[in-house]
Amino acid sequence: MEIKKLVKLEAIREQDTLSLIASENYASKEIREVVGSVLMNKYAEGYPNKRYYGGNEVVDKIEQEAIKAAKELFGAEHANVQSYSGTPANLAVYNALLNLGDTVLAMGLAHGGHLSHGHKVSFSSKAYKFVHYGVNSETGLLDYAEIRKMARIFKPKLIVCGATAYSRTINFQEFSKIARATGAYLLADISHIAGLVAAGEHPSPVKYADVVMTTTHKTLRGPRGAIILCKKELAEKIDKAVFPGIQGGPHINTIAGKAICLQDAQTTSFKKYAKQVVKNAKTLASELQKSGLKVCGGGTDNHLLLVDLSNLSITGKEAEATLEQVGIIVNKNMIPGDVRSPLDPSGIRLGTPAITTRGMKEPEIKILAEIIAGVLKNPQNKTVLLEAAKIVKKLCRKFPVPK
Ligand code: DSN
Repeated sequence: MEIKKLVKLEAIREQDTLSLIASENYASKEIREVVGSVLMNKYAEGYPNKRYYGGNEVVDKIEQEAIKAAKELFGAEHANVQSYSGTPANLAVYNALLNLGDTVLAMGLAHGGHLSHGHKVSFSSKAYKFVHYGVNSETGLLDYAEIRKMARIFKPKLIVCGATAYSRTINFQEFSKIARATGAYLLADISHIAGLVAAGEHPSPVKYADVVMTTTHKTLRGPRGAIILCKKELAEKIDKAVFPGIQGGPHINTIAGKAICLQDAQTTSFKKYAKQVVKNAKTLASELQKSGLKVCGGGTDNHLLLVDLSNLSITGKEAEATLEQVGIIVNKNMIPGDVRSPLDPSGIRLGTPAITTRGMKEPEIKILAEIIAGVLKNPQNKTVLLEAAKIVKKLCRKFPVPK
């Protein structure tokens, strides 16, 4: 089929379904336009005013705008805006701070970490010796005393904090104390919560961590990509580790999209949006709990929640497929201590960034929670599924995706 037709079909799919995937969002038309612009034609290896090819008078200004906006938004001393995405950004940070074989302490994937935090299938685990902490099995929360103990035993050169599936506030100050006490660098991977950090809805790690990285397409609502923030003294190391360390020519088109998203995130309307993302997630968690569903960690402080399905007769994979049948898109997810496999785990992860961009607030979230609980409890009941699909359709029409 023609690619253009497939793009149209994807636009229809996005309009006709509700994305509760915690890492997805809708980039604005302005961002999509610059990412698809002539800027993709230009090679610009190097950094502004220090490039390897000619013809950079325009793209230098674009990269400088993105750097300025990143520093302003997060109050950082230095920003590198060239990372292609989250995993390359993490690899670049490791490349800057570590020697091959060094020890790193990070959150395990099954407890909410990320593949690039040293999972066995990731290159990061081949290059460095990762040791993993998790959440406390009773509370589902980060256990800072346990992390400190592990740091003392394993003496990592780097501690990574930040997660893809942790719904509670991360205490960056505590992580920093542990890192300082054990002589480790601290990297905060705020890919999921960056939009909330930018808007003051989650404490910022910038003054506590040596390096902070984030993707730009999740709660930040920008183009797919990443940025790295650090203290001035690490600036040269980080820049060299990104280019020429692990990347070639920067994607200037994406950097232009990042600049717009980082500028947009400084506006009052973005701050209102981020506040609503959290309110919506809290409402979703409490409504699901009222319906008897188990929410890991007891609730949420951010944009996401993990539902533990082990008390229902449905697995994560089945839940993902059944919800998709009614137009609700989620992802199956391991829950802490999961006895099932990542391909069919015991949980699902739900997030509110995308539906909040569509304009949904607490009343709609309550409707959505009722549908989700109904579907998860009655996955075989055709009447329940048909009714749920009808309501989702109405919500999709009433809250269109941004043009
Ligand atoms: N795939 C992203 C997420 O869903 O959290 C992380 O890379």
